[in-house]
Amino acid sequence: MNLKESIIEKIKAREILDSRGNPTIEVEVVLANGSIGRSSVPSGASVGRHEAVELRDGDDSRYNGLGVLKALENVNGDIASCISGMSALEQLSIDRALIDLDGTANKGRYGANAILGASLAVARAGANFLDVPLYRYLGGIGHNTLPVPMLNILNGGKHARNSTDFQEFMIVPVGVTGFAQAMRMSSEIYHSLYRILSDKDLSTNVGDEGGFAPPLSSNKEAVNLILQAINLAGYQAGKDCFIALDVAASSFYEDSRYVLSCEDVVLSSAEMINYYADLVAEFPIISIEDGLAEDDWEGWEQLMDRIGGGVQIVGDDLYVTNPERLARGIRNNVSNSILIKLNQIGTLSETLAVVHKAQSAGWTTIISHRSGETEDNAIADLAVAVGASFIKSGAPCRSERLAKYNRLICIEDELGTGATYYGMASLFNLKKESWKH
Ligand code: 2PG
Ligand code: MG
Repeated sequence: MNLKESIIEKIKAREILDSRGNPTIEVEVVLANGSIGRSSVPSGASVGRHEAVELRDGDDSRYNGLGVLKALENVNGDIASCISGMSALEQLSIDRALIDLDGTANKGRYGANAILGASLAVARAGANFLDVPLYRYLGGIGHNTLPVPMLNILNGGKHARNSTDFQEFMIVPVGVTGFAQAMRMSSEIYHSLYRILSDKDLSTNVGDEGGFAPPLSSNKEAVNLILQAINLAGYQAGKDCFIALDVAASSFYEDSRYVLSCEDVVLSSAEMINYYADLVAEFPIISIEDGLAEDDWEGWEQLMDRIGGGVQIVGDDLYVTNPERLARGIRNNVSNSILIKLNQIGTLSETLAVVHKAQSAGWTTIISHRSGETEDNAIADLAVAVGASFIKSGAPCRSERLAKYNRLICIEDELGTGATYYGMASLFNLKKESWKH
């Protein structure tokens, strides 16, 4: 193998459509030996205020202003000139060159969508050049553990109108010994939920992430329905399977208050914390993401203090996969887990650095999809490569969600006897005595 052949010869972007039918960018990188790397970029609906910039055209005559032709031109023009001639195996130097080329703190000049598309396509091309799977290329021989999936089977908030205030109600199948078994349990619970909703004459239409989105009058009602579904499928909640929430509280934070419209209550930060303390005392909930708003740092500290010993407190909009915000979180002990989204920060190298920083602090990491997705399954490989405890990719329904889970089933199969499943060990930083069984 001639390493000189790993030089980037061509880079080209195109505008494709995501799972919501909105435009997004796909990037293709071709190396001197003909190896190709292709990557497409997802897009959020509950976008954190501090995320890197997703460049949209704003031209109302196309796709309601959501076109990505500018980002595409940036890839085909300046980004291509910047990294052509570099080796695809030098991921760090390439990402550094892209960050310097952009020159802004939030990738506002070229767009995080343009930059991430290029960064990930380069990684894919590098793996293909060496003829190794992406998880091996990124993680080496030491990483053979499959993450626990967190499956959003009931959608609310910004992902499904007229449903719950909380955005995501997830099942966490920890009590099995393999990833494929975890998917079987999840699919069976998902279909039990379908039956329960049908029997109650509730809607079985699905939201953006493939979970059901019935009109419910409270968040507790959603949790109760899921408990019934776990039971109906023949599993035990609090043992085989736990519940996790992504509240996405920034989306209903108004004038320093949390406005729960479904329940018709308005709560202060302290009252919201009481609400969670009651919820986790009553239900087998082991993880709460974005329980408070993205800049309510004091509230987060109190929430962590109150229930963080036994519950995974996850920052998504709070950290936006950003090293400075993560450093503040670690310093002030405001959570014990971080959600990781590549497009919140905009390059693969920066994402890897944030994962390592969180892991060094003893936190769990959750590699996550976006609500607007594509068939790209790179996050599955990333989760194995970094030894993440969890992956969050929506319900076991809709192919853009299953592309990631099915890829993990394939990796588990490929690893054979070398594979392990994180299972209960994924919750290594929680005290189990306080759990509700
Ligand atoms: C989240 C994500 C993914 P969005 O809040 O965690 O589930 O949603 O992509 O809309 O930000
Ligand atoms: Mg979230």
